[in-house]
Amino acid sequence: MSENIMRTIDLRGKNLSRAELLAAMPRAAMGTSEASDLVRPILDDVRERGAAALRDFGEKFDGVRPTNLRVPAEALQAAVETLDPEVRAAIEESVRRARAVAASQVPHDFHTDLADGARVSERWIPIQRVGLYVPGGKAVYPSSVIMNAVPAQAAGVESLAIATPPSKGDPDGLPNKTILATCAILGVDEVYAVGGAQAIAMFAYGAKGSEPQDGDVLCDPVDKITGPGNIFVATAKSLVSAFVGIDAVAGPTEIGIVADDSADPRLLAADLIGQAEHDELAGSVLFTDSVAVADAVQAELDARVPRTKHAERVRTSLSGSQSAIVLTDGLDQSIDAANAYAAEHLEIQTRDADAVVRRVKNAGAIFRGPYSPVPLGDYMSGSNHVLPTGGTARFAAGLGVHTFMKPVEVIEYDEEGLKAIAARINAFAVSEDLPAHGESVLTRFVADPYDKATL
Ligand code: HSO
Ligand code: ZN
Repeated sequence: MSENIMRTIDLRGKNLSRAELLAAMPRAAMGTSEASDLVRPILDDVRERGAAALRDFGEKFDGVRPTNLRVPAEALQAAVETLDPEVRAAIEESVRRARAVAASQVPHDFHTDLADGARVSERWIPIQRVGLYVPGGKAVYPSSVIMNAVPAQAAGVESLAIATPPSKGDPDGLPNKTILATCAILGVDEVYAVGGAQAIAMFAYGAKGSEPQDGDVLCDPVDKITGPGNIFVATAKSLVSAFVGIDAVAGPTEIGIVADDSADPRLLAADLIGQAEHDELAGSVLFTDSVAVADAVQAELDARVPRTKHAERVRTSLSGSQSAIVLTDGLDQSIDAANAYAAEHLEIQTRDADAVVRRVKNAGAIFRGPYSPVPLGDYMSGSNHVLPTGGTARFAAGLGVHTFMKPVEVIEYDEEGLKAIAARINAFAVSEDLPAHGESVLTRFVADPYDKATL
C-alpha cells in the first residue's frame, strides 16, 4: 500500500493533561522575520512624501507606476459592466446574505438603573473611518472584500476606503478588475491602487497628493485598518497599531473536522482538500474515533488529490506537519482535542451534531452537519470568513459588525443618585490618597469640602 498523505496523531489510550493536549496539536511553525527593518523606511517615506512615495513603491514592488492612485469612478463602473454575469450574480448573492446577518449583528445599546437617579448606559458608536486592505498577487479574494466591507457598512462606518495593489498587466496600473467590480457593487467608491506596506502607511498617516489628479490630499488617515496581507503588510499593521486600530494578523487558514463513524469519508476528504488548496501551510486536521473512517479518508485523499487543479499545493499542505488525522478513544476526546486545537473553521460531522456543537468551546466558526461545508461560509452562507487562526480562537472572535464599533459607557447620575453615595466615594478616594477626587464630589453637596470638620 502507498504511504498515507496525512500523518496520524494517535491519542488513544492517552490521558493527556491540558498542556500535553495543547502541545500535541499540529501547528504551523511560526517563522520569525526581519520584515520590520524593511518596512520601517517605507512607512517613513510615505509619511514624508505622500503620493510621490506611493507611486515610487508601486513601480518598485508592483512593477507599475499608477497614473491614478485613486481609482476613478469610471473605472469602477466599467469593472462592474464587464464582469462575468455569473460571477456578478454570485457576488450579489454573497452580499445579500452577508448584509442580512450583519444587520442582526448590530449590537444593542442598553442601560442599567442602579438606584433612583443612578443610570449607566452603553452606546455602541461606529468607528468613523476605516481602511480595508485587499491583497493582490497569488491570493485575490473578492469574497474577502465583502467580508470586511459589509460589517463595516452595517456598523455605520461613515467613511470606508479600500487599498489594493495596482496590476502589473494594466497599462494604467489599475487593480484587479473583479476586486474593483466588487467595490462598486458594495457601493465603496474610495479605492486606491496602492499595495503592500505602503498602503498601510497611507491609511495610517494619510497622504498628500503629488500630481494634479491626486488633489492636495490624496487620502485622509483612518481610525482602523482591517484586511489580510503578506508578511510586509502584517508587519506594517503591527508597527502602526500604536496609534491606529488593526484587526488580528491572520495566519494560514485551517480546517478542523470532528467526525464519528456516521460521517461520509468522501465529504471529509473533499473538505480537507478544499482548505488545503489555499496554501502549502494551510492546516487540515481530522479528529475521529473511527479507524475505519480515518482509513477511508486516506484512501479518498489518494483518489482525489491528483484530480484537483492545485494538487501539488494540496499534497504539500496535507502532508505538512501542520496537518494530521487525530485518532481518539471516543467523541469526548475528539471534542477535547478540537477545543485544544481551536480551529479557524470547525466542521461537525457526527450523529446528533447539535449536541456536539454545544460542546465546542474554541473555534473561529462552527459548520454543523454535512450540508454546511466550509466553502459555503467562505462565499455565501451569510457568516463571515475572516476568522481567528493559529489557535487564537481560544480567545478571539471572527470579524463582525462589532469589529467596526466600540461601546462607550454613558454615566447618567442626577443629584439624588450621586448624593446617596457621595460619602462612600469620598471614603474610597481618601483611601487612595486622592482627596481631591472626594472633594470634587462633595463640592456639589457641602459648603466647604476642604474643611473636614463641616462634613
Ligand atoms: N477560507 C478562507 C477564505 C476564503 N476562501 C476566501 C475562499 N476565498 C479563510 O477563511
Ligand atoms: Zn477558503
